[in-house]
Formats: sequence, structure tokens, C-alpha cells
Amino acid sequence: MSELLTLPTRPFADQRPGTSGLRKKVAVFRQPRYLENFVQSIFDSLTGFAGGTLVVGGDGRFHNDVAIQTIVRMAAANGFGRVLVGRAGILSTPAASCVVRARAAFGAVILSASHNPGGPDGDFGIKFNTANGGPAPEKITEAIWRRSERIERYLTIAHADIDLATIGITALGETTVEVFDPVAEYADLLAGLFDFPAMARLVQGGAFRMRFDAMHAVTGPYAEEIFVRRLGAPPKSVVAATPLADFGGGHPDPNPIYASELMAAMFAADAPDFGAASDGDGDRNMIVGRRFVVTPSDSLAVLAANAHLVPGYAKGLKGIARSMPTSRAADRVAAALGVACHETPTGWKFFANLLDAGLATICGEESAGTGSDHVREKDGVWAVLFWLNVLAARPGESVEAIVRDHWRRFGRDIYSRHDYEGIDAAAANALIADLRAQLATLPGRSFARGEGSSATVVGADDFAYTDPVDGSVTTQQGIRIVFDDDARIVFRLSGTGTEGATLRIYLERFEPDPAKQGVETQAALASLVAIADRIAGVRERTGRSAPSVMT
Ligand code: VG1
Ligand code: CO
Repeated sequence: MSELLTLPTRPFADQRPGTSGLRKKVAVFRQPRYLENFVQSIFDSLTGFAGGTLVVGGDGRFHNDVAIQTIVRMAAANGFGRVLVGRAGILSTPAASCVVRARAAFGAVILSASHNPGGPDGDFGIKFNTANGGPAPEKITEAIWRRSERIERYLTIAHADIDLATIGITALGETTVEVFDPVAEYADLLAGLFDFPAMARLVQGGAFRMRFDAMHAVTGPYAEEIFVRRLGAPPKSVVAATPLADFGGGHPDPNPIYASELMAAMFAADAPDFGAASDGDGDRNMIVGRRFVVTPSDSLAVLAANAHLVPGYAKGLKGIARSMPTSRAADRVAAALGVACHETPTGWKFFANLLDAGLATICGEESAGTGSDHVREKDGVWAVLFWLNVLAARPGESVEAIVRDHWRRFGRDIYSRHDYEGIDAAAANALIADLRAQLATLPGRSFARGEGSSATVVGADDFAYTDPVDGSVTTQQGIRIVFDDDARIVFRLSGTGTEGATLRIYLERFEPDPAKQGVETQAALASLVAIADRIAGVRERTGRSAPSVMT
């Protein structure tokens, strides 16, 4: 019997979870007791787990292995009956969600800072998912934070590290620790949703080539199992497939800036037909056709509009949900299908209630997150498979042709997000506070849009959300400014960064006329960018003449 230890500790003042768990620099997490405090605060905020099952895993980034050993010992000391750990500590965020549901676990501790860079100087993160497989709702994350402000002790046991490399079962005191294959159950779940025989014919046929870039993050083993072993795509279809502690020095954020190798391949003369990438923890997706990038908001709408072609969704969608800053393209599909489109705050935790209640089947965010009710997280590999299934069901049509056809049918929501990363936090807060102060006076104001035209503000608010299932209210989720021509600007501050503040400005305007839908995105949004600057003083307050990233 391993010795149970109750060790004294003192609170840290900075353990309030953000959009998706607690994210900090690795150096912060390596402080003595920092991780222990947060993990104990999770357990102290919950009841009913005695003898239950906890799933533990992460995206393989630096410090993942050390943190897992600590969490396993603490879970045993706190009375979990069984701890399931992905082999080598690997478990993508959607796979963790899948395993929680499949094994009827109490919840999961997932170690990831998602798309943030890793390594000793990079970022680390931790989040808790509940028994439905979804991110803990705010009620719980706020309770964890309040607990972390008062914590005085944590529980652990004296026990050597367990062997994470080998599948098997170890007894840790009265707790059973099972190291399991992190891929198999998840791959089985996905195989049941899609038309794998048709997709196998597509990827094996020789005429069609795909390239999936795992960016040396967690999806490599998943992609090799699913695309190569199960669907039979040539092995070279999956690149950067080995998870590395520092992601090979890269930035595992699947967008045209950071996925530059994929972009180069997809814009080369001999480009494959279909390109895709995922992020650090495997919940995001980027979809690229030959010399054509699919905007995440468009991808959500295209998948929803083509869901009838996919076996797991052929019986129809119960509804669609999108985060508020995501473009309204999905709303147009929902209207055509005659189902509701729910608008939630940013972050996947708001979708779980809708999915549990059967109010939505497909959800998405403009930040390259798409998913469905098969799990309670966004799911990068799922989105790639969905696209492959649609391509297999629409033979001869390219990714670009499918998107352009979609625009012709529904209109095009021209969309871009401009990020100002690592700006001064006080300046960022002042910018948002000043926008809030303008909300009452903005409606009715007109702004020049070039070529003699102007746009008048018809609505301005700070987005607040009342959960239709549990009635909980979440306020201050982003400043929305809507114009009379249906254009929209949204301002919000990121809740996932670890340095200063990141201002996100979301710009969109609707183009129903097929003859005008071919415009270049940034050019089409330039007048809105100018209006955003006039309203918010972006350049002056951030001290930047241009965004750090445009997606
Ligand atoms: C960002 C995205 C948001 C996403 C969140 C977590 O949050 O905007 O859509 O849900 O990251 O995704 P923020 O607060 O920085 O805008 V992940 O893949 O980083 O877990
Ligand atoms: Co992620």
C-alpha cells in the first residue's frame, strides 16, 4: 500500500481558467506546487468521483510526461478507482472526449496549450472535461479558480513513476492505472460515421492525392492509423507525423501563416487535390484545396450543407451552432434546412449543453474548430474525414468548386480575423472599455465605405448569452457592430494567450452576387478595417500599423 501524503501549500493568484483551461508559460507550470494546486483545486471542486474513472493525457508537448505522473499520483490519493492514461501520455482532445464517453468515466484531465508553441520556453496548459466528454462549464471552472485562491494542502501518494510507454495495468495503492492505446477507440468511432469504403476508393485511386500535415503535434498517430492504415492512402499523404515535445520548433496553429509548409505544397505546380492540418491537441482543422484555402466559417457551412451525403448525418441535422464571431454562413444553411442556428460565446464549452440536449448536431468556430455530437469537443481529424467523404460523394468536383458552388447557392460571407498579438494589456482593456462606452451612441452613425457609399450602424452591443438549457448567463463576450448592409465588425480579447493581451477583430460582409464573389478577401474588407480603426483607435492604442496574423 503506497503511503498517502497530505502536503501543505499556498495559493497562486493567477489560476483562473480562460477560454479553454489554464494556460501559462512552461516556467510558470514548473514552479513547485503550481500544477499540484490547480489539480487539487479541480478535485476539491467536484464530488462523486470516489472509485470512479479519470482519463488523463495530453498533446505530447514538453512537460507532458512529468505532469502526467504527478496527476496520476494525485488522482490515486484523491480516491479515483481507475486512471486511464494514453500510451506515452498521448491523447488528442477529441480522443479524450471519446474515451470519457466510451468508458463512462467521471471526467478527463487534458494537458495542452493547443496551438500555442511548446518547449521549455513555450506554453503549457491543463483543462478538465466532465462526464459528457465536454469542457467543464463556467460554473465549474470558476469554482476551481475560487478554490485555487484558498488552497492549503494537496493529496498525493509516495510511488515511483509508472511506465507510460507500455500498454498495461499497474496498481497504485487501491487505484488501477491503465495505459491504453490512445487511437483505437477514437478511430472506431469515426469509422462508424463516414463512408470509409467510398473514401478508400478515392484516396487509393491514384487520381486523387491528399496531404495531411500533423505539424509534429498530437494528430500524427491518429492520421497514420486512419488515413494510411484504415483508408489506405499512400504513407506520404501524412507528413510531420511524429509528435515532438517542441513541435519541431514550429507553431502548431493550422492557418495559412503558421502552416506554411502545407501552403507551399498546396500552391505548388504539382499540388495535391486536398490538404489539411491540425493543431497541437488535434481539435482544430485547416482545409485547403489546390491553390484554394477554405475559410473555417465557410467550412462549417459547407459541411452542414453536405451532411446528407455522409452516413452518420444522413438522417438530418437537429440544429447548427456557431460561436458569435463565426460568420453567418452557417445561419444561411440552417435556414435552408429549416433547423435552428444557435449563437454561443467563444469556446467549445458552450456547445456541450446544446449537443447533450439534442438542439444541435454540428458546431463550429471561426478559429478552425468544427465538430459534432459524436464527441463533446471540436475535432480536427473528424473535419478532415467529413471533407473527404463529401469529396468522395461528389466525384470530379474539387474543393474550390464545392466552395464556389456553395457561395452561388447561399451567397458568400466574405470573412477575415485580424489578430494583434502580445499587445499591452492595459491598452487592450482600455480599447474594449472605450468601445463599451460608445455602444449607446453608435447606432445611426454613418461611415464612408469608399466610392461614395457609406454604411450606417444599425446595432451595437456587448454579446451576452443565456444558455437555453440551464439558463446560465455569460456576459461581456465581445463587442458586435452591425451595419445596414449586413456587414459586421466584432472586437474581443483572447482568453488563451500567455503574454500581454491579444486583440481579435472579426470582419465580415455578405456578397450575394455570384459575379462579385471572386474578390480577394482582404481587399473586399479594407473599408471595414478602416471603419474598425476609426471606431476603436486600433493603430493608436496598439501601437501597431498592421495585425500580426490575418486568417
Ligand atoms: C481561441 C479561439 C476559440 C477557441 C479557443 C480554444 O480562443 O478563438 O475559438 O475555442 O481558442 O481553442 P481565444 O479566447 O484565444 O480567442 V484551442 O484549439 O486553443 O483549445
Ligand atoms: Co486546440
